[in-house]
Amino acid sequence: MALTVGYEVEEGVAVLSLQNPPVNALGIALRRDLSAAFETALADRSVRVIVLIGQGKLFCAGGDISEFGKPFEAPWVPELFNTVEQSTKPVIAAIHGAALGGGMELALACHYRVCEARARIGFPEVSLGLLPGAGGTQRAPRLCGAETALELMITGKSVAAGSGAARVFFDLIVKEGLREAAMTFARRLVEKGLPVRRTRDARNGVKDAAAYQAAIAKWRKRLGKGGAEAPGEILRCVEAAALLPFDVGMAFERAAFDTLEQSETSRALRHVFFAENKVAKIPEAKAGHARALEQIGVIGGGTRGAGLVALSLMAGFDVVLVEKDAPSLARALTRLRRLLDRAVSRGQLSALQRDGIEALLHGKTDMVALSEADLVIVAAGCDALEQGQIFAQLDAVVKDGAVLASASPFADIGALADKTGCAEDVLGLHFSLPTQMSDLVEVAVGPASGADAVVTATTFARKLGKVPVRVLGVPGRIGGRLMAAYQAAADRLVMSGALPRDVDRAMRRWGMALGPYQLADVMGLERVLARQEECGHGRRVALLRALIKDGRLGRKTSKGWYRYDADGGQVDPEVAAMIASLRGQTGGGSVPDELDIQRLCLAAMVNEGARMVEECQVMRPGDIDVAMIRGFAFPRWRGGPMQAADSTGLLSLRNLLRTCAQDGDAFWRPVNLLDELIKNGRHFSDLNG
Ligand code: T1G
Repeated sequence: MALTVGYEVEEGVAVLSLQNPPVNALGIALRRDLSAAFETALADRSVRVIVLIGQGKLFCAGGDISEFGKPFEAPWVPELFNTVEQSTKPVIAAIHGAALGGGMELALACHYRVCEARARIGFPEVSLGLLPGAGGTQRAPRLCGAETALELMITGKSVAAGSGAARVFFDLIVKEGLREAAMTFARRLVEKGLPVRRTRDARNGVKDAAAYQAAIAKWRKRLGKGGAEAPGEILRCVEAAALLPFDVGMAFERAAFDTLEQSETSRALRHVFFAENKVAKIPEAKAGHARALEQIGVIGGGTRGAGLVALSLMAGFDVVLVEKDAPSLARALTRLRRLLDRAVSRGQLSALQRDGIEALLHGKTDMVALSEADLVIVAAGCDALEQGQIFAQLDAVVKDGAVLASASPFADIGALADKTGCAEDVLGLHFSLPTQMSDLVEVAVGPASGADAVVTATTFARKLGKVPVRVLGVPGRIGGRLMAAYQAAADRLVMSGALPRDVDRAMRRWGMALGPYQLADVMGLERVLARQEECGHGRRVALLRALIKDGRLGRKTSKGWYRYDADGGQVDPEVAAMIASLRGQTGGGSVPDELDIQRLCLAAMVNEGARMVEECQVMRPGDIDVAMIRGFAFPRWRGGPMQAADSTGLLSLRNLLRTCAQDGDAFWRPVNLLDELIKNGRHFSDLNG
């Protein structure tokens, strides 16, 4: 097997280059090779200085995340980095591209650091539910103080090495010519008599004890009580760095790291890291080529359409917005202007940029204006028949190779494609709402959708800063179907004795941003009813229909599942009475407790997700997790519904479903895939490839 660390000696300088593509992750092979290369350099009498440099696009992306959750193989990073630091020959880190997590900790264990100004440095471990576990919490504060260390480690954000607070880590910052600069720096060290300078002995960052403690206090207050575990552990380790001798601080950090590494939260967040990388691996990516994308056409300037136009303009596209008539176009342009003004007020756009991009917009009332569009998105909120007519008209005006997309989550892509002569260029692009805030775009692939069209659509979504997730063009897509199942579970719990506020509270305490009934009131009850019906829950919405019949449409009518006044949502006794009367007719059950509520809501989503996996409507269960996290506010630290099912236990969820299915409602029957996985002792994560 090829070595993962290159070794060459030039005029007394040993250059150790990290060669573990694609990101020089500190996997076992690299750790062993680095340890061996160090031994060689230390034993080689001709070597006076050691330079560590990364090969490829960056210096080092840190620990190999795929190794976590398994027994660590020696040498483990903290020990390896201690070897580096204890070197009797000066060690220089030469950083380009990025030094993240363990990669930055490796640099901190070196005696000197030279870097490219634009290199990104940071400690993203917190986004994996971890902390910098290779000396970062002990070495970094010694150089940069508590404030900078905590800012970097608790936010997990990377910064440019040449920027503000990060400069303190570096002895030399260069625009280019990193390797030469590092070699020159090494030669100067030889001239200066080779001083080693161990970060463990640095005091700069900790000498102002008052400032240090003030930063600790500030962040402790900011973190408050409860919340994720990792930030609190980071704070305690950085605090320890000023109070404990280095090696004791390292042991403190190690214990905290090991606890976090074994946590369900970190397991879930590591799963999401890989799932978000894998979601881009679609069959079309190999075969397809993205077509040119300059002009985007949007039909319909309602909430979704106007949102799409704003996003496309902000991404620099030329946009043609087509509405059915002049008054509708005027309303759409007003809606759009409001969105752009909001973007300016949020600092996403300057006023100058807003004025500039409005020049890229062409508002029209005739589809002929779309003859030069590269991609046309039909966002008019009409039914399947009208959408079909629009696609047939579009087919007559657009140029060859234009991609035609329906923004409706319920559109049958195959049926729409049949209305055109270019089925291979027809697909769905569902932007979950609110388009400005949500990251998700469901790319719905029809039976004839071609690879070029799919790759062009995913490229467009990424250019808007979104995360595209591929799904077969089935009504509801991923989000619609799982949220409909979630609502069906909530309604079942309410019919069996819980109140909407109980379900909402239980699901918020489980991690959902909003409970299903609060969310329904935000969405509008008619839209929820439409989704439930489109996703096959028409016979499970008696309560919802009763509320709508009573004029309760949600927040927009100041009453829905809750009543809304100046103080926000209040429990409404009239709703409780409506529920009681409906229960009376159907007969309630034992009042479900918080755990029952949480488990049934999860079981319903997971069973629907498993159905989609079983029917190959998605590539892998992880795609469902990414879609629900990025588009439907599913808690990231739970890893998504399919990952949460693995950690909750498939057997208990399946048995709960079986109990529900005893009432004869097939929706609750566990899908075969669940039985298969349980029978073979497997998990959804085993299907993520
Ligand atoms: N471990 C394992 N695989 C990794 C990896 C890592 N650290 N980083 C990237 N990959 C894989 C990734 O899955 C993908 O695989 C390929 O490399 C290219 O990545 C002890 C505990 C560096 C900014 O959190 O943020 O250090 O899909 O597509 O867009 O304290 O990758 O090709 O099969 O993302 O150019 C902390 C995570 C680890 C950094 C490059 N480090 N990586 O982005 O490429 S914990 C991180 C990134 C740690 C120590 C602790 C990004 C990147 P595949 P990519 P990119």
